[in-house]
Amino acid sequence: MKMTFRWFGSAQDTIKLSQIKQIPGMTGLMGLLDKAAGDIWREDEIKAYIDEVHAAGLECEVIESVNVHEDIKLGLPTRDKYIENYRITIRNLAKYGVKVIVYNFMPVFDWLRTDLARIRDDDGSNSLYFDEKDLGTMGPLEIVRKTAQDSKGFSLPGWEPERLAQLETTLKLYEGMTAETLLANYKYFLQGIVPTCEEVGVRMAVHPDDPAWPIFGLPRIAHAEEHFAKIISLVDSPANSLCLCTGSLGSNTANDVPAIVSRFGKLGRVACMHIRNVKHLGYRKFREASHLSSDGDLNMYAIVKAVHDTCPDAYVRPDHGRMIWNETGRPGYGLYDRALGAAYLNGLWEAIDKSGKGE
Ligand SMILES: [Mn+2]
Repeated sequence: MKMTFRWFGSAQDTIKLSQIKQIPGMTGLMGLLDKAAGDIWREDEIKAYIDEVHAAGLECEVIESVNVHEDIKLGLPTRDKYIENYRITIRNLAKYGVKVIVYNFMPVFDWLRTDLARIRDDDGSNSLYFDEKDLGTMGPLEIVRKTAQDSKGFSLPGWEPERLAQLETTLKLYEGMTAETLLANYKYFLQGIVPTCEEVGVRMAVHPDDPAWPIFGLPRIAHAEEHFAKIISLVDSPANSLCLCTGSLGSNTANDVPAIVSRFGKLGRVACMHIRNVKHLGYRKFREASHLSSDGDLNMYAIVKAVHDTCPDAYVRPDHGRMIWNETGRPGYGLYDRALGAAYLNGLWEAIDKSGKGE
């Protein structure tokens, strides 16, 4: 297990690399640049980001959010140009030591929550929260409109109100698309990029749908065990791997998260892990908890043991944390609770590792 941390870059993130470096056991980042889907990540941008990370004594072997252009997911004729751009980005990242790229293949929306800072009555902390009831009969366009009126309300990342017209067009293009068509488009994408990955030693790691069920009638193909079996068979290569996000998967009580990790870990297809806990509050209603097992509904011991026993070389990061100790910042991505999460996960790892060796 290589413990890492998500960092948005010095221009975007209030957290300093020097602070991340002080978290015990932190080896490096799952880094990212602020780039639009479909754009080439230029060498000079990558070099500047990674040089800064290295100067702080941290590694940067994983890059996240190399977003797939919507035309690829839609299977439009323009997809070939965007697949070529993606190949160039893979090559550019590999030149600077990147070994894993985290991405997703979710139509239109990345993650969705109905409250970004739900306050807990018993301790005053706040965290991301979802209640399907709060969506009511609203569709995505109404949610974006609502966001414009009340910035503390719903959030659809990447879909700012000024892009409303574009969102409307994109949603129309998805009308009637089946999961099978989306999978076929996914296969075309993988067939286009996996040979490049193999050539330069990069593994693709797909992130699950979050929350782990279909939303707004859009096809979603990455939120259950059988979905991942399908995905890894689209192109049978270790370069076609998974980033198992326990909080995303765990939002759906039908998912046995440790069993999913074990199954794909044994197959050598878990390149990295996002580890966090969720507390279920009802049907399709949950809040993000601290990492501690007893604070939520996931068995974190069993999850870390599955990583330890089946994919010990996976890169891991504590995923979203709560906001505690009056910290303010990007929802889910404060310093304190994620640092506590990393320490806890490292503790679980040490206990599992040493007890397995009879120490
Ligand atoms: Mn995640």
